[in-house]
Amino acid sequence: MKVLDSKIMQGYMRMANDGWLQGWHERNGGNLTYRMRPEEVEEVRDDLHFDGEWKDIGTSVPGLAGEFFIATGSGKYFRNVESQPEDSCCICEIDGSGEKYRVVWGLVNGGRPTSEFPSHLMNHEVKKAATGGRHRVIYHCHPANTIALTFVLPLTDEAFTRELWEMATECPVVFPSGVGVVPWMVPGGRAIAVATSELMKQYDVAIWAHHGMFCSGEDFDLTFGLMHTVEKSAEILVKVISMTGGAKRQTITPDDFRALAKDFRVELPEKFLYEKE
Ligand code: 2HA
Ligand code: ZN
Repeated sequence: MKVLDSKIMQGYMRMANDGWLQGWHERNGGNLTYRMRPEEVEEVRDDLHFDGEWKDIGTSVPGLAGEFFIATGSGKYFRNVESQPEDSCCICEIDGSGEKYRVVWGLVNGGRPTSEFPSHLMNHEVKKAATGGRHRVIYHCHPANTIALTFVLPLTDEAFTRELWEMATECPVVFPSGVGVVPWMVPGGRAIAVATSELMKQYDVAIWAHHGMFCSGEDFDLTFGLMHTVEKSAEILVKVISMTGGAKRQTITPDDFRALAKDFRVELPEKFLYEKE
């Protein structure tokens, strides 16, 4: 089968375009990677070429040896993924040591996978281990409301998780483990990859101060839905702060969250249910 005819590539392109339509991907902002199932690779194997040069990943991900990833290209635009997928995206194979990759499909006009490839792969490695292989999608974008909050809230997991949870009742059910926050760091390098993958051991969401957000999930629906839920909650908080300066007349209380956790059978870490002055 042709890569472009496969259900998984069509799902990938749809998610990329959905992110573009949300306004989360100005210019070449953001990146999306998917860890393919062995049967998805087999289905399109005849359309792959294995003559490309092995290149250094820039970090070591032995837990991903031999895996195949669909990835956006460095400098490529989400806006073009649906109309020019073979130029905008690629499939990459990881070698047996987890230190090198080669492009086996796509990027027909040259280029390399996303500048955040090391971050994505380190996060995939952590999430693959933490979820017994269930998580397959890592998604990074630049959603305006979440970024705006990184200029206003303290850059702590506790502050962001609690404020976002309070903005919509579904939030603690959608991201019960909370969100992690990475202080401002140079993008694309190993340091931000290490900091993010450290947070991803406990969270499915990491917010990069003054930059954007990283989400991990099992499939395209769950991962896009997670990003969408966090960003919508951030939008509500931006409106509340804009209207009131941050003073809430009423909100969801720690005991309300505990009651919700019981009925919806989720565990909410007590560190997020602190008493506020
Ligand atoms: O341009 O978003 O973080 C891709 C990015 C870098
Ligand atoms: Zn970015």
